[in-house]
Amino acid sequence: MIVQVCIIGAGPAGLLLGHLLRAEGIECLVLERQSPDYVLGRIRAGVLEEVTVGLMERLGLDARMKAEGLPHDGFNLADGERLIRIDVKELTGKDVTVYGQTEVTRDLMEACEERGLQVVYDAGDVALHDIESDRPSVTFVKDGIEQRIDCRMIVGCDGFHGPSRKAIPSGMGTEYERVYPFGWLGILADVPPCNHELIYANHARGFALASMRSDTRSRYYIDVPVTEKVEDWSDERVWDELALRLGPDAALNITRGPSIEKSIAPLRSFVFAPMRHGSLMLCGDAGHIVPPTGAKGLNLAASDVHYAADALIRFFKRDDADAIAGYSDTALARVWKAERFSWSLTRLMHRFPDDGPFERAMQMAELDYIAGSRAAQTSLAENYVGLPL
Ligand code: RFL
Ligand code: PHB
Repeated sequence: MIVQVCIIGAGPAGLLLGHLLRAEGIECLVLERQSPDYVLGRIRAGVLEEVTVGLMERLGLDARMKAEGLPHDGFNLADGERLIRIDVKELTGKDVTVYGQTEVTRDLMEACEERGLQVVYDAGDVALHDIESDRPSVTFVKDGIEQRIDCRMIVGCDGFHGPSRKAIPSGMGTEYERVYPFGWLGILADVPPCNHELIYANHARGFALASMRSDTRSRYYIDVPVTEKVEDWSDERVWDELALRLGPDAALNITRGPSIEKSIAPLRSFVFAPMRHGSLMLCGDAGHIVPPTGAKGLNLAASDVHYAADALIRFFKRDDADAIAGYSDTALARVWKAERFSWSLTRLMHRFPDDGPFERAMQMAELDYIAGSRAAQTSLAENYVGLPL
C-alpha cells in the first residue's frame, strides 16, 4: 500500500493529525498497536487549553465538547491551610475546558469512517525502515500477515514507549530526562466533585489534586513513592488520605464512592531533540513527556500536531521542503516552556525525599508570594491556559 503519510499511534496526537491531513486531501494511514476499546479505556488528561479546543473546532468535531465540557475560569493552589485562587480568566482573558482525553479520542475515533481516515487497530510488530531516505516504509503484522506501507513521510505519534523515536540512529539526537521519585495514584469515581474548580494541594503529608470529568464524575490524585503498589491502596485509604491532604474545607465536601479506575502513573520530564530525523517527525509523548502537574501533556501533543500539520500541508501542497526542516525548532520552542512550567509546578507542590525543613520553607514562601502577587499569579495563569502558538 502507498500513502503520503504513515502515522504511527492512534492516541489523540495521531488521530488529530490524521483528520487535519485528510481534511486537506492528503492520503494517510494510522497504525495502532491496541484495540479501539483498549485505547478508550485509558484514563488520562482532563484539562484542555485553547490550542486543543481550537483544533477540534477547526475539524468541526467540537459539538459534544461544547455541550459537555466544563469551562473553568480559575484553579486553586492549597498550602495545607488556605486556598489560593488563580483567576485565569481575569488575568489572561482566557479559560480552560475540562473534558476528558478519553472523550476527545472518542470524538476523533467516531469521525474516522465518515471522513475517510483509515486506522488499522491491533497492528503488531510495527517497524520503521529507511527513515533517512525520501522513500521510507513501515511494516506491521495484522491477523498473522505481514504488510508494508510505502510513504513519503512517517509521523511518530506512538507515545513514550513506541518504536518511532527508537528508530532514530543513536547519536542523531539528544535525550534530556528527569525521573521523579514519586508517582501519581489516580482514582476515578462517579461522585460529585468536592469543589467546582481544581485544587492542587501541597500538604505536609504530600501532594493531592482534586479534579473532575463532569458534575457527577470526580478524578483525584495523590502522590505516592514509586515503589508503592496500587493493591495496597483500598478506596477507603485513598479517600482518607485525600481528606487530609486537601484540607478541612475540601474534606467536608468530599463525597466518597467506589473507584471505577485506580492506577499509579510514574512522573517524568523528557525531551528528545530534534523532533525530526530525515523523513520521520515526532509528535506528542513520542518526543517529550511532562509530569502531569501543569496539565500540559495532551495540550503539547496538540500544539505539535498543529505545527506538524502546517508543515506537511505546505510540503505536500506547495512543495515547501523548508516547512519540514523548520518543524522541530518551532515545536520545541513551545515544548521547552511547557517543560519548564510543569517541572517548576511539580517542584513547588511535591515533597522530594531529600527535602528538609529548608526546602519546605521555600515552598511555603513561594506559595505565600503567589498569594500576594498579581505578577506571580499572572505568570502562573498564562502558562496554565497555554502559551501562544
Ligand atoms: P498517547 O496517548 O500515549 O498515544 C500513543 C498511541 O500510540 C500507540 N502505540 C503504538 N501504535 C503502534 N505500534 C506501536 N508499537 C505502538 N506503541 C504505542 C499507543 O497504543 C497509543 O494509542 O500519546 P499522544 O497521542 O502523544 O498523547 C499524549 C497524551 O496522552 C499525554 O501527554 C497526556 O495524557 C498527559 N496527561 C495530561 N495531559 C494534559 O494535557 N492535561 C492533563 O490534565 C493530563 N493529565 C496526563 C494526565 C497523563 C497521565 N498519565 C497516565 C501519564 C494525567 C495522567 C495520570
Ligand atoms: C485530570 O483531571 O486528570 C488532571 C487535571 C489536571 C492535571 C492533571 C490531571 O494537572
